[in-house]
Amino acid sequence: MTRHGDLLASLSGLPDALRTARFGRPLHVLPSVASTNDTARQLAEEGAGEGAAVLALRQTGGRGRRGRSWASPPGGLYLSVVLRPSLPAAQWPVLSLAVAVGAAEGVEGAGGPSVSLKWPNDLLAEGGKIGGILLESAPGFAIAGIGINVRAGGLMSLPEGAGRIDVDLVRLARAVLEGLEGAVGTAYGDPAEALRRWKARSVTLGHPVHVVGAETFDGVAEDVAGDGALLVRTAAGVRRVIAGEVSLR
Ligand code: BT5
Repeated sequence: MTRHGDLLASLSGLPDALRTARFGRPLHVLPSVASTNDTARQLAEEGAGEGAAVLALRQTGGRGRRGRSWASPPGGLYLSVVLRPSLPAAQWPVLSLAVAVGAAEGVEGAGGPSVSLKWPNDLLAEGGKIGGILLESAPGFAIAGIGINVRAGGLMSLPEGAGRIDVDLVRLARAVLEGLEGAVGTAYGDPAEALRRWKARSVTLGHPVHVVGAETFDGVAEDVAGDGALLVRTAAGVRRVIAGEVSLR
Protein backbone atom coordinates (compact mmCIF):
# COMPACT_ATOMS: atom_id res chain seq x y z
CA MET A 1 0.00 0.00 0.00
CA THR A 2 1.09 3.57 -0.50
CA ARG A 3 1.82 5.75 2.51
CA HIS A 4 -1.45 7.48 1.73
CA GLY A 5 -3.32 4.16 1.72
CA ASP A 6 -1.63 3.06 4.94
CA LEU A 7 -2.60 6.28 6.62
CA LEU A 8 -6.23 6.01 5.51
CA ALA A 9 -6.38 2.43 6.77
CA SER A 10 -4.78 3.27 10.15
CA LEU A 11 -7.05 6.25 10.67
CA SER A 12 -10.14 4.29 9.66
CA GLY A 13 -9.25 1.65 12.26
CA LEU A 14 -8.84 4.27 14.96
CA PRO A 15 -12.28 3.90 16.62
CA ASP A 16 -11.27 0.39 17.80
CA ALA A 17 -8.44 1.91 19.82
CA LEU A 18 -10.23 5.03 21.05
CA ARG A 19 -10.89 5.42 24.75
CA THR A 20 -13.98 7.49 24.15
CA ALA A 21 -17.66 6.84 24.63
CA ARG A 22 -18.92 9.00 21.76
CA PHE A 23 -16.20 11.11 20.16
CA GLY A 24 -15.02 9.58 16.90
CA ARG A 25 -18.01 7.23 16.79
CA PRO A 26 -18.38 7.07 13.94
CA LEU A 27 -15.21 8.52 12.42
CA HIS A 28 -15.44 9.23 8.69
CA VAL A 29 -11.97 9.33 7.15
CA LEU A 30 -11.68 10.94 3.72
CA PRO A 31 -8.68 11.58 1.46
CA SER A 32 -9.70 15.13 0.57
CA VAL A 33 -12.64 17.44 1.22
CA ALA A 34 -13.31 21.15 0.82
CA SER A 35 -13.78 21.65 4.58
CA THR A 36 -14.34 18.96 7.20
CA ASN A 37 -16.69 21.42 8.94
CA ASP A 38 -18.98 21.37 5.89
CA THR A 39 -18.97 17.57 5.70
CA ALA A 40 -19.71 17.30 9.43
CA ARG A 41 -22.50 19.84 9.09
CA GLN A 42 -24.15 17.70 6.41
CA LEU A 43 -23.91 14.67 8.69
CA ALA A 44 -25.46 16.63 11.56
CA GLU A 45 -28.27 17.80 9.30
CA GLU A 46 -28.88 14.14 8.44
CA GLY A 47 -29.14 13.39 12.17
CA ALA A 48 -25.59 12.47 13.25
CA GLY A 49 -25.25 12.54 17.03
CA GLU A 50 -22.78 14.03 19.49
CA GLY A 51 -19.24 12.91 18.71
CA ALA A 52 -19.68 11.89 15.07
CA ALA A 53 -16.47 13.04 13.39
CA VAL A 54 -14.93 13.73 10.01
CA LEU A 55 -11.20 13.59 9.36
CA ALA A 56 -9.56 14.47 6.05
CA LEU A 57 -5.96 14.06 4.93
CA ARG A 58 -6.15 17.45 3.26
CA GLN A 59 -8.64 20.23 2.63
CA THR A 60 -9.06 22.21 -0.54
CA GLY A 61 -11.13 24.96 1.08
CA GLY A 62 -10.10 24.91 4.74
CA ARG A 63 -11.61 27.81 6.65
CA GLY A 64 -10.57 29.97 9.56
CA ARG A 65 -12.82 32.41 11.37
CA ARG A 66 -14.47 35.37 9.62
CA GLY A 67 -13.99 34.11 6.10
CA ARG A 68 -10.25 33.58 6.44
CA SER A 69 -8.67 30.52 4.93
CA TRP A 70 -6.83 27.70 6.67
CA ALA A 71 -3.84 26.26 4.85
CA SER A 72 -4.42 22.49 4.83
CA PRO A 73 -1.56 20.62 3.15
CA PRO A 74 -1.40 16.82 3.39
CA GLY A 75 0.01 15.58 6.69
CA GLY A 76 -1.83 17.93 9.05
CA LEU A 77 -4.82 17.11 11.23
CA TYR A 78 -8.16 18.31 9.85
CA LEU A 79 -10.92 17.12 12.11
CA SER A 80 -14.52 18.17 12.77
CA VAL A 81 -16.82 16.84 15.45
CA VAL A 82 -20.59 17.17 15.75
CA LEU A 83 -21.68 18.58 19.11
CA ARG A 84 -25.20 18.61 20.42
CA PRO A 85 -24.61 20.89 23.38
CA SER A 86 -26.75 20.73 26.45
CA LEU A 87 -25.68 24.29 27.26
CA PRO A 88 -27.75 27.40 26.47
CA ALA A 89 -26.60 28.95 23.18
CA ALA A 90 -25.28 32.02 25.02
CA GLN A 91 -22.65 29.77 26.60
CA TRP A 92 -21.49 28.12 23.42
CA PRO A 93 -18.40 30.36 23.23
CA VAL A 94 -17.20 28.51 26.35
CA LEU A 95 -17.39 25.36 24.26
CA SER A 96 -14.97 26.76 21.75
CA LEU A 97 -12.51 27.53 24.56
CA ALA A 98 -13.00 24.00 25.90
CA VAL A 99 -12.36 22.54 22.45
CA ALA A 100 -9.06 24.43 22.37
CA VAL A 101 -8.14 22.94 25.75
CA GLY A 102 -9.03 19.44 24.56
CA ALA A 103 -6.96 19.87 21.40
CA ALA A 104 -4.01 21.16 23.45
CA GLU A 105 -4.26 18.13 25.73
CA GLY A 106 -4.34 15.94 22.65
CA VAL A 107 -1.14 17.45 21.24
CA GLU A 108 0.62 16.86 24.54
CA GLY A 109 -0.88 13.38 24.93
CA ALA A 110 0.50 12.46 21.51
CA GLY A 111 4.00 13.37 22.65
CA GLY A 112 4.00 16.88 21.17
CA PRO A 113 5.22 20.06 22.85
CA SER A 114 3.42 21.96 25.62
CA VAL A 115 0.67 24.09 24.15
CA SER A 116 -0.53 27.48 25.28
CA LEU A 117 -3.69 29.21 24.14
CA LYS A 118 -4.30 32.69 22.82
CA TRP A 119 -7.82 34.07 23.04
CA PRO A 120 -10.09 32.93 21.68
CA ASN A 121 -8.57 29.67 20.51
CA ASP A 122 -5.20 29.72 18.82
CA LEU A 123 -2.91 26.84 19.77
CA LEU A 124 0.64 28.09 20.24
CA ALA A 125 3.82 26.08 20.63
CA GLU A 126 7.48 26.53 19.87
CA GLY A 127 6.96 30.18 19.03
CA GLY A 128 4.25 29.73 16.41
CA LYS A 129 0.58 29.08 15.80
CA ILE A 130 0.37 25.32 15.40
CA GLY A 131 -3.40 25.06 15.30
CA GLY A 132 -6.76 26.72 15.48
CA ILE A 133 -10.38 26.00 16.27
CA LEU A 134 -13.44 26.94 14.24
CA LEU A 135 -16.69 26.44 16.14
CA GLU A 136 -19.75 26.94 13.95
CA SER A 137 -23.25 26.77 15.34
CA ALA A 138 -26.57 25.90 13.78
CA PRO A 139 -29.98 25.35 15.36
CA GLY A 140 -29.62 22.29 17.61
CA PHE A 141 -25.98 21.51 16.95
CA ALA A 142 -22.49 22.93 16.64
CA ILE A 143 -19.52 21.80 14.61
CA ALA A 144 -16.11 21.94 16.27
CA GLY A 145 -13.35 22.10 13.66
CA ILE A 146 -9.74 21.55 14.67
CA GLY A 147 -6.71 22.12 12.48
CA ILE A 148 -3.19 21.24 13.66
CA ASN A 149 0.01 21.52 11.60
CA VAL A 150 2.20 18.44 11.55
CA ARG A 151 5.80 18.59 10.40
CA ALA A 152 5.59 15.43 8.30
CA GLY A 153 3.32 17.51 6.11
CA GLY A 154 6.33 18.12 3.94
CA LEU A 155 7.30 21.08 1.93
CA MET A 156 4.13 23.04 1.36
CA SER A 157 4.46 26.41 2.91
CA LEU A 158 2.32 27.66 5.74
CA PRO A 159 1.58 31.33 6.42
CA GLU A 160 4.00 33.49 8.36
CA GLY A 161 3.72 32.90 12.08
CA ALA A 162 2.65 29.28 11.69
CA GLY A 163 4.41 26.48 13.53
CA ARG A 164 4.35 22.72 13.07
CA ILE A 165 4.75 19.86 15.47
CA ASP A 166 6.54 16.58 15.12
CA VAL A 167 4.01 13.90 16.01
CA ASP A 168 2.48 10.82 14.46
CA LEU A 169 -0.82 11.78 12.81
CA VAL A 170 -2.71 8.66 13.89
CA ARG A 171 -1.58 9.08 17.48
CA LEU A 172 -2.48 12.76 17.33
CA ALA A 173 -5.97 12.09 15.97
CA ARG A 174 -6.59 9.59 18.73
CA ALA A 175 -5.29 11.83 21.53
CA VAL A 176 -7.22 14.84 20.24
CA LEU A 177 -10.51 12.93 20.09
CA GLU A 178 -9.92 11.70 23.64
CA GLY A 179 -8.90 15.17 24.84
CA LEU A 180 -11.96 16.72 23.22
CA GLU A 181 -14.37 14.29 24.81
CA GLY A 182 -12.96 15.09 28.25
CA ALA A 183 -12.84 18.85 27.78
CA VAL A 184 -16.27 19.15 26.17
CA GLY A 185 -17.76 16.94 28.87
CA THR A 186 -16.32 19.32 31.47
CA ALA A 187 -17.82 22.30 29.63
CA TYR A 188 -21.27 20.68 29.68
CA GLY A 189 -21.10 19.69 33.34
CA ASP A 190 -19.04 22.48 34.88
CA PRO A 191 -18.43 25.45 32.55
CA ALA A 192 -16.53 27.33 35.26
CA GLU A 193 -14.02 24.48 35.49
CA ALA A 194 -13.70 24.45 31.69
CA LEU A 195 -12.83 28.16 31.85
CA ARG A 196 -10.27 27.55 34.61
CA ARG A 197 -8.55 24.99 32.41
CA TRP A 198 -8.46 27.44 29.53
CA LYS A 199 -7.08 30.18 31.77
CA ALA A 200 -4.33 27.91 33.04
CA ARG A 201 -2.98 27.72 29.46
CA SER A 202 -3.63 31.32 28.47
CA VAL A 203 -0.89 33.57 27.15
CA THR A 204 -3.41 36.39 26.83
CA LEU A 205 -4.49 37.08 30.39
CA GLY A 206 -2.41 39.59 32.30
CA HIS A 207 -0.92 41.04 29.11
CA PRO A 208 -1.34 44.30 27.22
CA VAL A 209 -3.46 43.68 24.14
CA HIS A 210 -4.56 45.50 21.01
CA VAL A 211 -8.18 44.76 20.10
CA VAL A 212 -9.59 45.17 16.61
CA GLY A 213 -13.31 44.55 16.37
CA ALA A 214 -16.39 46.75 16.26
CA GLU A 215 -13.98 49.25 17.82
CA THR A 216 -10.22 49.34 18.06
CA PHE A 217 -8.57 49.90 21.42
CA ASP A 218 -5.70 48.96 23.71
CA GLY A 219 -5.87 47.62 27.23
CA VAL A 220 -4.81 44.82 29.50
CA ALA A 221 -6.53 41.44 29.16
CA GLU A 222 -7.81 40.84 32.65
CA ASP A 223 -10.08 37.82 32.65
CA VAL A 224 -12.54 35.69 30.72
CA ALA A 225 -16.22 36.08 31.63
CA GLY A 226 -18.54 33.15 32.30
CA ASP A 227 -19.73 33.25 28.68
CA GLY A 228 -16.22 33.18 27.26
CA ALA A 229 -15.93 36.92 26.51
CA LEU A 230 -12.49 38.46 27.03
CA LEU A 231 -12.50 41.26 29.62
CA VAL A 232 -10.05 44.02 28.78
CA ARG A 233 -9.22 46.84 31.20
CA THR A 234 -8.88 50.22 29.51
CA ALA A 235 -8.56 53.76 30.84
CA ALA A 236 -12.34 54.02 30.44
CA GLY A 237 -13.14 50.84 32.36
CA VAL A 238 -13.46 47.14 31.57
CA ARG A 239 -14.67 46.23 28.07
CA ARG A 240 -16.03 42.92 26.88
CA VAL A 241 -14.69 41.42 23.66
CA ILE A 242 -16.88 38.74 22.15
CA ALA A 243 -15.74 38.66 18.56
CA GLY A 244 -12.63 40.44 17.56
CA GLU A 245 -8.98 40.09 16.88
CA VAL A 246 -6.75 40.37 19.89
CA SER A 247 -3.02 40.73 19.46
CA LEU A 248 -0.50 40.67 22.27
CA ARG A 249 1.58 43.84 22.53
C1 BT5 B 1 -8.49 29.54 13.00
O1 BT5 B 1 -8.96 30.64 12.34
O2 BT5 B 1 -7.47 29.48 13.63
C2 BT5 B 1 -9.41 28.32 12.86
C3 BT5 B 1 -8.80 27.24 12.01
C4 BT5 B 1 -9.68 26.01 11.99
C5 BT5 B 1 -9.24 25.02 10.95
C6 BT5 B 1 -10.01 23.74 11.02
S1 BT5 B 1 -9.33 22.49 10.01
C7 BT5 B 1 -10.70 21.49 10.25
C8 BT5 B 1 -11.90 22.40 10.18
N1 BT5 B 1 -12.35 22.59 8.82
C9 BT5 B 1 -12.18 23.86 8.40
O3 BT5 B 1 -12.48 24.28 7.26
N2 BT5 B 1 -11.70 24.60 9.41
C10 BT5 B 1 -11.48 23.81 10.61
P1 BT5 B 1 -8.37 32.08 12.46
O4 BT5 B 1 -8.13 32.43 13.89
O5 BT5 B 1 -9.28 32.93 11.64
O6 BT5 B 1 -6.97 31.97 11.78
C11 BT5 B 1 -6.82 32.04 10.38
C12 BT5 B 1 -5.51 32.74 10.10
O7 BT5 B 1 -4.42 31.93 10.53
C13 BT5 B 1 -5.29 32.97 8.61
O8 BT5 B 1 -5.76 34.23 8.21
C14 BT5 B 1 -3.76 32.88 8.49
O9 BT5 B 1 -3.18 34.11 8.83
C15 BT5 B 1 -3.39 31.91 9.57
N3 BT5 B 1 -3.31 30.54 9.06
C16 BT5 B 1 -3.90 29.98 7.97
N4 BT5 B 1 -3.59 28.69 7.86
C17 BT5 B 1 -2.78 28.40 8.90
C18 BT5 B 1 -2.13 27.23 9.35
N5 BT5 B 1 -2.27 26.06 8.73
N6 BT5 B 1 -1.36 27.32 10.47
C19 BT5 B 1 -1.22 28.48 11.14
N7 BT5 B 1 -1.81 29.62 10.77
C20 BT5 B 1 -2.59 29.59 9.67
